[in-house]
Amino acid sequence: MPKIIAAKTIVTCPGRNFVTLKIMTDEGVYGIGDATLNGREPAVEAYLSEHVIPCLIGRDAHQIEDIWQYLYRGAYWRRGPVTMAAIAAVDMALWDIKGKIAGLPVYQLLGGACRTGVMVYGHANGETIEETLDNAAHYAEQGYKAIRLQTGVPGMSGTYGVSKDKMFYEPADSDLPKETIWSTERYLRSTPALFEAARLRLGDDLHLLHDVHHRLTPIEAGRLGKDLEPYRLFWMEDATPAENQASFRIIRQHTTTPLAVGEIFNSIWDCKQLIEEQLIDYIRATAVHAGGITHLKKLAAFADLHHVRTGCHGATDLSPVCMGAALHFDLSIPNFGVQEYMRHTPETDAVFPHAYTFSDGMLHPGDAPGLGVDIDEDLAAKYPYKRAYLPIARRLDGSMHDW
Ligand code: GCO
Ligand code: MG
Repeated sequence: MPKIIAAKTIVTCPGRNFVTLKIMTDEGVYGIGDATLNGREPAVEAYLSEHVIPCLIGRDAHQIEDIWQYLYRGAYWRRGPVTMAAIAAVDMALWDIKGKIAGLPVYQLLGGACRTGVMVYGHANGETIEETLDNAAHYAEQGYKAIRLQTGVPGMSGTYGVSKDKMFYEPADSDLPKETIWSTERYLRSTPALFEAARLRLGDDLHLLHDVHHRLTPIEAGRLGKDLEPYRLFWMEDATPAENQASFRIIRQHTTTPLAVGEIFNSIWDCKQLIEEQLIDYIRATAVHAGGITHLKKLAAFADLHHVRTGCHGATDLSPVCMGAALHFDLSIPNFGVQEYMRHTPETDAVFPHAYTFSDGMLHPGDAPGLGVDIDEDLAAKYPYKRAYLPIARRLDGSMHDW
């Protein structure tokens, strides 16, 4: 058995912060896992160093399921983003080790490929509809088959999802939370016009997506979904905060626009009702924030019984290690929907050399043994941690809104 003899965390900031766990075995094989939690990176780092790593030493690295159960059931305080990101990092690193020892890419260990590649969606955005659509046309030229559209709301600066740099958008960009303003009325008025113009300019073949980022009440979301129906969206994402899962019943009653939710979910318990009652169409949970490949497999199998497909979160605040893990998972499950692909900067890609490749609108994890992603520790050490926060949103009267 490959015995775990050491493990450590590596925190690096090649443009944004990433936390990586590295697990070493007595056979000389190591594995890596992503533990990045945007804006809370040192909390996961401490959870791993203080509470998880000491419990791993001496264990059989092949016992992935048992180690998952040990870390989840064995801790009295379950779930939550910090705990589940730490468990996820261990899980990914152990799949990486198993693949390297077997000489197989992880997707082969998960049952083999169900498709030739993983359809991804890119982010097109701009201050105006025209700018957004110019940017979308640029994605279409690069072969993308699915594109998320976000545009500035007239009269509001700093709209969610609208960035200055078109390819490398980083939402966590200030030392303390930056304040943005929000008006539901203006947003509801301006958004349908974006999709009307998009269908006229881009045609019917592209999949179009939109992220509401938890900004609406259920009935407002029902109304937006209805207004967007003529433009046949692939999905409307995070229409309302999902702590109260039953609130999605209201959205469902009013619209046939497909619904996606779950990039901030940590476990199957965050979406049990959403899935069981078929209140959503796509579940956005991904490896790093939902307990790793092991837990995501169960979640996807449960979702498959209820006609819910996957659409893993893939923003820049998930490291290339998580992207690698997500791609092996996406390739191997029957109910895959789409994978988000927000490109990392060249600095980040240099710190995390990887085997996954993009072509014709699809990503492929590659056939390197394990996850096919590594970390250059010397280069990582050149980019020390820098505190960075996501913004917050206030309504026009100054009260807090959901980010
Ligand atoms: C998405 C997300 C991101 C998040 C970011 C916050 O759909 O890609 O909403 O842009 O805001 O991951 O941590
Ligand atoms: Mg989102």
